[in-house]
Amino acid sequence: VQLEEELRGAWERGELSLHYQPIYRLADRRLMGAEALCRWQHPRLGVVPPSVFIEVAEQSGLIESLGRHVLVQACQDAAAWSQPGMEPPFVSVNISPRQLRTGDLPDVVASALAATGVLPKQLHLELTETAVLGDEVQASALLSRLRATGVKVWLDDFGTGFSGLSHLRRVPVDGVKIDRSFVADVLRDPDDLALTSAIIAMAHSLGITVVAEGIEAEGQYEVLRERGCDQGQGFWLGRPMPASEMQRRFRE
Ligand code: G
Ligand code: G
Ligand code: MN
Ligand code: NA
Repeated sequence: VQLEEELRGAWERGELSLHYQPIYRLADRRLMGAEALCRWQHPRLGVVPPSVFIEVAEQSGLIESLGRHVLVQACQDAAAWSQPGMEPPFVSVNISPRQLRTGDLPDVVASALAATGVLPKQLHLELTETAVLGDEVQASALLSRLRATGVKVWLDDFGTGFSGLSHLRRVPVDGVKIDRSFVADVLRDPDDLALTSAIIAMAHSLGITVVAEGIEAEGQYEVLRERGCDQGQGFWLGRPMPASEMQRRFRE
């Protein structure tokens, strides 16, 4: 309850901000977009990790207003990344299960797009596998509604749920993000390499894009590129950084 009270109004007080982690195309290491990651700098407690406060926001319902602020801010930042004559970069925003369940997500997304003028295809929504697992039929309808507005839907932490590959045929998504636990062992563990390759092949046969997360070494980058993985992110490619730094990277 304590942390919940501290979190209430934290966005308005300027304690919360978005960092961005760059996402590259593996074939030519072109910067394609970035994932928005929320940071909380509390005046007394210091940095509170998102693994802690997102959970608090979920439990308390504060995630609904926090999620709205995050969407608008991310779209605003992404609008500034575009440059004439270039494919506009995308921004990828994490959506927690509760935001998905409240039902007005398509409206929240539409108003963030309208308020910032960012193109719908520049916005990617990252949903966890477990969030869409509960009620496949209802989730599919919602994802279809979202995708009809032109935004892209991604499955985050892919491979950690039990639904796995068969799920992909029934849930309409544009992309999957291979969980970093697989990427971590892709050079050491033949099973993880086989599974990763299978995810890539299956996704591609369904016309779905694949992003690898948690690329921490050049060897991992190379093996994923060889296997045809489309995009990647990770400490080796770039750590999460403040918006101003991200903006500079898009300029270069
Ligand atoms: O940034 P970091 O790797 O510490 O993020 C930890 C977790 O917090 C990740 O699972 C990430 O998806 C989640 N997270 C970060 N920012 C947001 C956000 O704005 N909204 C939601 N729902 N989750 C977020
Ligand atoms: O669950 P989600 O994929 O949204 O989590 C994003 C989190 O992953 C962020 O907290 C980010 O800091 C972290 N992250 C990003 N790249 C790497 C990496 O290369 N290694 C590790 N261990 N974590 C990473
Ligand atoms: Mn994510
Ligand atoms: Na993830």
